[in-house]
Amino acid sequence: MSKSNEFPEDFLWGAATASFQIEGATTADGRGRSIWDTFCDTPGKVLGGDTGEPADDHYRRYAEDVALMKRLNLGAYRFSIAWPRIVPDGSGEVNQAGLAFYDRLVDELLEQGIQPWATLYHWDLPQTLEDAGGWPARDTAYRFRDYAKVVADALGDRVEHWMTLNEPWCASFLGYYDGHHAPGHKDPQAALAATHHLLLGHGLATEAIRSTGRPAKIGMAHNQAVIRPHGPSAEDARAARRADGVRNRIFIDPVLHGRYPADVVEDLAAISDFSFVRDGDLETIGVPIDFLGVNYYTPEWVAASAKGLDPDMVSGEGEAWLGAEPEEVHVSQGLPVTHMGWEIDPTGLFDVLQRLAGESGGIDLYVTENGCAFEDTVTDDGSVHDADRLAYYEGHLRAAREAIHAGIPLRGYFAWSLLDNFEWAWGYSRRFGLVHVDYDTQVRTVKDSGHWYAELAGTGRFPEPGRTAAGAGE
Ligand code: PNW
Repeated sequence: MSKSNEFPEDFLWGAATASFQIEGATTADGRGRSIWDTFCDTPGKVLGGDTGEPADDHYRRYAEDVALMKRLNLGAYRFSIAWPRIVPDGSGEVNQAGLAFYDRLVDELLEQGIQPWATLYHWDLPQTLEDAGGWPARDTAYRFRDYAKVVADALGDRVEHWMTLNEPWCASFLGYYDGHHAPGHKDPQAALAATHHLLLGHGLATEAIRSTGRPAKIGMAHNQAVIRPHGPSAEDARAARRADGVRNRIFIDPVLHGRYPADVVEDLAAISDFSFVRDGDLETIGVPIDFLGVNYYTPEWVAASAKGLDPDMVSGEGEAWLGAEPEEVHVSQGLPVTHMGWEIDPTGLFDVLQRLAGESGGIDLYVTENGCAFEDTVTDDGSVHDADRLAYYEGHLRAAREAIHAGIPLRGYFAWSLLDNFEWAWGYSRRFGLVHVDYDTQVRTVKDSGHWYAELAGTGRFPEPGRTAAGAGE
């Protein structure tokens, strides 16, 4: 194996999950309801009527799962904390029994030598706060700050790495505009106000964690989309600029530079006057952070119009996303796709890291999610074969290594996901795990991709091509 195959000695190897997707136990120990409980109970919202029960029953099986992480040679575990377990009504009384679960989890991780990386908000907003207006209401940002303070006080003696928000674009746009995520609204004004209040919440929570005075590294897990123009025309370039504005720059510019981009404000003028922005908000949102997390799955190609394109390759026609031209469309490039239908292109990972390295002025970058859904082959001897997933990981990790060699400050990588889990509107029908979960028995089985990842994480070198990785990491 050539020396160039090596990752830096201190490169952090991890895997990620989120509370609602794995914990189950949705009524245990005083947990309140979240918008995802309500969404799951609303007919037609989640495939197959799936709910947060039993998920991976991780709430009860966390010790077994930490042992699995150990077998996979993970140096870090990214998990999220369920706000409704900590503050069941969103504000007011703190539920000590809920906090105690994360206490046990963090202690178990540290005992096994695995760094805990905690996300404060991975989409499970307490239902009571949604009833009071949700993220479109400014008050939610302050309640988020209060909750962040409670968690930082309780866990900050052992947790050093924090992510305030996971993918705020999904929380605001999929939740309040496109409606495919909880709370399922279709209101463009609400989505923009939600965007601002999520970002304000990020800034306030960052200040709250720092106010504990304990050592903390704080960042955000952002799904900066890789948006490429479909063709060489000026119209497609313009469509790509607009799409990039509402997907990426409306989030990342305030966080990194303390301002909304002028062209985006102009593109959105017919929808919003941005009057939700108050004096001082942008200073709060732009508070310096310690690292930036990037969640990457697939690039996207946009065209200004479907005219002249193969109709089978075009989606989103006439949807007129916020700020987009009425005719703007997404265009498939005919690349191989995952079980989500997402096109596979590792060059997008390199591109997004390169762009963020340039825009963030050299702060540490982490891939906080990358992975894929495929249908696994479960054999009679109890092994789980997933060659497609293994190839996806290998392609993307080679792109990550290239980024490091190009001088991009990429310090670590978290696979999405440790376990098969509740894939939001797709329920349990889409499997992203390095570890297979049988939802009837809760039996966990490390997949071929998991064995492969364990070897890479353990050695810092790509396993030899063609070799079956089964057995590694035992
Ligand atoms: C991310 N989209 O979600 C989340 O952070 C994870 O919880 C999730 O399981 C993972 O990616 C895989 O989907 C997304 O529609 C959900 O563009 C939907 C979209 C993007 C990301």
